Amino acid sequence: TKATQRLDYAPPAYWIDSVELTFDLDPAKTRVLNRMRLRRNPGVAPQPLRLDGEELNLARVMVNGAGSSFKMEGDKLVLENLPEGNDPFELEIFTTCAPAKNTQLSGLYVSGDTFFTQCEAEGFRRITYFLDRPDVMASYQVLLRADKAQYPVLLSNGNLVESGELDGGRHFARWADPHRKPSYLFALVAGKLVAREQQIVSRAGKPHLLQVWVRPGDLGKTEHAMNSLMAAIAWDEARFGLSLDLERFMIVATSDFNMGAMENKGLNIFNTKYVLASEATATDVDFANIESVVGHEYFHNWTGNRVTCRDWFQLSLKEGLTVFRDQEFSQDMAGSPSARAVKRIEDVRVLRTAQFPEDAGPMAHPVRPDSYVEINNFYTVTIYEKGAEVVRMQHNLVGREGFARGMKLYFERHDGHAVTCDDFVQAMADANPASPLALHLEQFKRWYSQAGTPHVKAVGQYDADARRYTLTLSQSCAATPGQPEKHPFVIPVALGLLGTDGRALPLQLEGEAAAGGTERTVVLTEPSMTLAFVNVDSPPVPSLLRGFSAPVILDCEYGDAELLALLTHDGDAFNRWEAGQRLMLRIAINAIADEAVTTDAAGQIHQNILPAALAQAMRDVLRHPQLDAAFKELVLTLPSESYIAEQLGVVDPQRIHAVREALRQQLAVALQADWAWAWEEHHAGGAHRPDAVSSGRRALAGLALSMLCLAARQSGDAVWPGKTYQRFKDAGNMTDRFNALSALVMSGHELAAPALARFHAMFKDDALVLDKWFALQAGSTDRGGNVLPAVKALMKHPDFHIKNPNRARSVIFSYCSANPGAFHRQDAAGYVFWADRVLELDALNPQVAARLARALDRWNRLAEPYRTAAREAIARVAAKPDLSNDVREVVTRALA
Ligand code: HT7
Ligand code: ZN
Repeated sequence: TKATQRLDYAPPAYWIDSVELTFDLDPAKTRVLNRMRLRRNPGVAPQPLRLDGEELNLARVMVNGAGSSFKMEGDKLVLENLPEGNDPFELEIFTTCAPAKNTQLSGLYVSGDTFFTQCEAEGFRRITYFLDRPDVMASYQVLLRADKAQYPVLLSNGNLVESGELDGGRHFARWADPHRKPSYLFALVAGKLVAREQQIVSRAGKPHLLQVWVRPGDLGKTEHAMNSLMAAIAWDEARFGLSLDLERFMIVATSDFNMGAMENKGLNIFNTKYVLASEATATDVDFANIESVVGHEYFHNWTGNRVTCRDWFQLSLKEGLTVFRDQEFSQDMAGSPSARAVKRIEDVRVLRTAQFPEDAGPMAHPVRPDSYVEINNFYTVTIYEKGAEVVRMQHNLVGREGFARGMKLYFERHDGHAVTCDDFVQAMADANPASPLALHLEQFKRWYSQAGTPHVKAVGQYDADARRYTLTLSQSCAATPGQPEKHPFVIPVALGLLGTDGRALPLQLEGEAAAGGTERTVVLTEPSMTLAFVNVDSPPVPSLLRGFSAPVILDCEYGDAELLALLTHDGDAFNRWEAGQRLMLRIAINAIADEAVTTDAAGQIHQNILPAALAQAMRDVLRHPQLDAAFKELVLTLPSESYIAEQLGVVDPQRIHAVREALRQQLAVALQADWAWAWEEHHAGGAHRPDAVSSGRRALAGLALSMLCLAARQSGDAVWPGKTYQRFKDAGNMTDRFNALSALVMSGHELAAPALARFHAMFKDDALVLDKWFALQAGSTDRGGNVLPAVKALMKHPDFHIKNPNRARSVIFSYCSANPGAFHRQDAAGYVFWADRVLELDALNPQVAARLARALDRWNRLAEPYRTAAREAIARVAAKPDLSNDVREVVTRALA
């Protein structure tokens, strides 16, 4: 299949002004009548109309009321003899499709007994023939007809205009969307659903109806989603002056969904995972995710829907910006500076453990890609998370007020249009003409066009006689596929200097009359720059890239004492955490390389690899009287196996796993009394509230419990596992219950089995909780290769359904993508399992299969025997002749 190239963009030859869709909904055969009003685009040379379509049965085509000739070019419906001139004409197309057979979950499909749609990116063409591209924006009217008993609720975008009864037990509803939109924002839902409703009045004094639609039994779990929606609406008004532009805003939950949620105009469709929550069934992480995803989809109403993308290469225009907005929303909701820092650290952790590897692997692509085979493969952490970092850098370069001005100008210029990433940056720069962004605009745009993670090397030198400290910052970026050479980026580096006593030093650069503040942001635009700080009394410790001011890898040769100083004193919470991570990473990497550190037959390390000084530093953090629990939990969590792997040239996943497990075990034992203290201090019950402070306390108590179970594993002591089991049974909320269960499972304690059985019995009717049950087992610590057989057994469990993406992810992805110590086996059985599942899923749902296919992206860096075995497994998948484009693109790139 041919790749689509960004530079081949051409405006559409026709515009579609309005669409009238009539659906006769039937799972086996749904009839779709599509009446469009089109006109030629006068700016484009006359040519036939080529409409996109996929898996449709075409029954009739009429132009201006008369039957019309047509031909097919592959999947495309081609009309050659259309009226000449620029006058509008009517095109009527009648097709049928089979929603019940749609296992891809793209287009119109059935979940449970309910109809749903998913049209982004190119699903609308699976519903009717259309110009299925985001720059074609039309007005939609939708008539839904269906059996009333089976489908009592009929929803589509916009306002309900009319509804009523039809013959034969059927009924209808007519919806009209007051806003023009691209086809990817079309949606319909039909089924037995109930709604939590809320009337609100906006700041502008306008009334709005908010609804969260779910299956009847789930109504009690919708309060948090509704609260999150109301908070998101208020936040967008307060922070950006953006109001809800609809009388009615609906969220509908489905348990069969390829992604998290979808921002269809006025009718958001959500994975149940990001809607349903009660303290008994959802963890604090679930509550936080719901707030952020509800916010994200709501914020798309302006950034994505009112201003949309000209083409799919511009996807980050809406996704990067909207992730930035949801991150800011969650930070603002978290409240205290410390809670904001915790959210920032969590976001950066995602970027570094998922996006950095992507940027260094075969699927590396710029934030604005240049080509794709299957657009669904480009809903990536680069487009979303790196895209958000690129927006964040703009925010930091123009300031908070400047950013708000830029947003205002962006909407003044582009409201109602389909535009590009360049248009966004241009508006930001034009609204802030004196900013460093405007000054370096063309160079800044390289963040959109160049893939790869830049390295920034920092070298400091102190001259005691001159009381001068020079800091040299140099940037470089490795080649990525198709981009052998990189040009320098614009890199904002927020920095400060710490004195020997840990105090923040006033900063005075050579040539400045006086010191000004203790923190500033320097902008690195050249390959290298040197800063000279004067009036520095003693060798300082530089605190660089504060708050993670740019998505780069900072190479700075800190000594242990310097890192300990930063961990103890840095005024920037992000860098305080970062110093702790660097200390632990250093120990892990040294142990991995040290041949004297050996493993026994069960793959365990018995030598002590945790230095006493590091254990003490961690103890000091844990016992610190002022630090928040949530922050402590982050500092005391070791860098993940995949983050450790990223630091190494050649990756032996078993070695990394053994070293990390040994470090964890030793941290558990060395701090045993402190963990017990932390548990006693933080586990207290009381009413469950999902706010940042109480969830931070629960997180730290959970970590303490898991460490105490690990320590007990070594000592054979039964007290803490017993207490943990008790906690598991008595917990008043899912966070505490699941933390206790995880502590037992991850430490391999014999109480894990009865706890798992009990958990299943308690929650056998709650699909989202069962997903956790499956995921915990598939992601559990490998002991002598026990996880793969357990995963295979889980796939035979009566509750396992491979067609359901949440369930497939909870078992297959938790094993292949999130459990490297268990997946990378010397006998290659993990890879064989992976290849089988990719092929099995590809026949059902190519989007999900292609995501799984990415699990072996980084095969090329694996040590032997893993490398050869992984390559063979990928080659076996690639050899299948009838692979989907989705999987074909991933495995072809991997093998290139
Ligand atoms: N904009 C939405 C993307 C999405 C999607 C893309 C491809 C296939 C299925 C999908 N479901 C949702 C989600 C978002 O970023 O808000
Ligand atoms: Zn989005």
